[in-house]
Amino acid sequence: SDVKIGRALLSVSDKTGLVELGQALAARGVDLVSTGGTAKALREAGLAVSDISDLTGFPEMMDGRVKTLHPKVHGGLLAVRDNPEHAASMAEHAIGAIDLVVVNLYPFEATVARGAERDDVIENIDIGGPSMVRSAAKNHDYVAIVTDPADYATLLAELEATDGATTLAFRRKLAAKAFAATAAYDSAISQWFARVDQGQHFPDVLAGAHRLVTTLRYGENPHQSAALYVPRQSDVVGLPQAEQVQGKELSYNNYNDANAALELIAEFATDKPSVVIVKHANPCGVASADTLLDAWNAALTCDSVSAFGGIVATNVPLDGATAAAITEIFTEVVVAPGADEAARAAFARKKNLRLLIVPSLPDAGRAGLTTVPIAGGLLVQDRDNGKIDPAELKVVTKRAPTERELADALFAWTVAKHVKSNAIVYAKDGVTAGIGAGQMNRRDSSRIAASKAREAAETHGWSEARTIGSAVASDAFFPFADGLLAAVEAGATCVIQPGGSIRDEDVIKAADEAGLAMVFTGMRHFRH
Ligand code: 93A
Repeated sequence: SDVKIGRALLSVSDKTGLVELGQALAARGVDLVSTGGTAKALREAGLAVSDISDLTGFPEMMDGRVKTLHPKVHGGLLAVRDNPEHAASMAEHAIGAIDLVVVNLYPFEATVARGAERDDVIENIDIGGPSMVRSAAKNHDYVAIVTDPADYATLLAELEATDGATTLAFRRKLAAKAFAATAAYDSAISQWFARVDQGQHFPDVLAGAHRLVTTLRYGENPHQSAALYVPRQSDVVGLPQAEQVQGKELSYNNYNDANAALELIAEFATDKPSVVIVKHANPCGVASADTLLDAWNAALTCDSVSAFGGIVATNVPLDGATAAAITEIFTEVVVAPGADEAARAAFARKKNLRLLIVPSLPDAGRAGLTTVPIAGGLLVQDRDNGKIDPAELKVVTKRAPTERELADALFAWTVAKHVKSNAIVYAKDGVTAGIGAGQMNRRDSSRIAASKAREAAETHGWSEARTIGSAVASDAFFPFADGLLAAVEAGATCVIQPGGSIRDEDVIKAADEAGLAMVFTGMRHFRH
């Protein structure tokens, strides 16, 4: 069952190690036959090689699409040599046996990966190569098939050990590897078709300026198809550039929620460990503290009910203690600019949890565009990168905020920017105490935030809600005093809001009567 190598067919796209292999084979007296580019490379190294077109009697034609697809090739590969009929056919048609095939395929996946145009991708679907690989692998009783340059050395060792022949055991091993290679190759092609077919649902504006990264299982709902694109030209880093250390594939909603968490956490200076917990693209707990573990514990107190199944983002690398604490509640995604060994080990115990490590936090102040499709059009605007300068805040009440109130007001303001309007955020000691999101009037947001704070106090057995003595932020002005009075009722002592209502005087009067300190930012953060 040892087969002496008399003739070898070499046809490789990846020409790594080709010349050395050709030299070693030639030194053993093996006849070399090659396709155009491979033959050229061998000849340039001074080796004698015959052209495949001389063997087939046909030129390589149709841009190389038809080079080796010929009975002289496949007969030489597939013939059962001790079958008299096969032998007779070989003799009749002057088909010579091929004992060794060295093939690697057109770089399909690399072509897709570099964002090539469709025609280019299609041209890189290798047909003749896989055909030879499969023919040779099927007939491994006689033929050795090498598909990986990493195996050249093993092949030469085999020839050295077996006096220029290959053993059946060796050929079987190579055949198995060869079929695995063609299976993977075809699977990459079929996946690409699935992706581009889905990708076609997306508007040209995306297809032109953006590159498809991956299709997603579905969109916000199972009946919606979805995909992730990245701009062709951008140096902004975010989730698409993150390394997924573990966990299930990210869903559309995971991306959307994790991005909300990432965009908010990016607002916090990294000298203060901070944690954001997001649910349905709204924060439900945010805290800054001396340690990341403290920040996590504090953030979780805000609304531990909503935090279940949430998305967590941190502004500093994760440590083991924080990771272990996070895994105590069901968490969908954790995003961080790093995770040490202990943190990774802690997360590894929760197989489904998706851990994403971003190379860095995005710059919250960066310029960019946001788009909203409308029926018959597309709304485009600058992304909201507005940031207030604390020195520019206008104190409008008789009482000015204390240092502590001001710090909490700015913290609440930062969070409110990332909460769906109407947004009301209470904060105390660097922790959100209550968040009211997405209501159609401001008073309701104010009340919801306060009632969540009372609920938290009950859950944790605190004597009072953390809105007592808190600062409260409103993403837009209070059109009436009622929203502000709801905050007074909840125990807030300081208010931060844009100002600018025609009833500002009423609102300021109500604030003064309640002894509040209030500052105007002059900037609004609607997020509808
Ligand atoms: O275009 S093909 O599908 N048609 C063929 O008949 C064929 N024969 C070999 N591609 C074909 N090949 C591939 O060409 C091989 O799989 C290999 O990747 C490449 C080597 O071409 P060259 O020797 O000209 O660089």
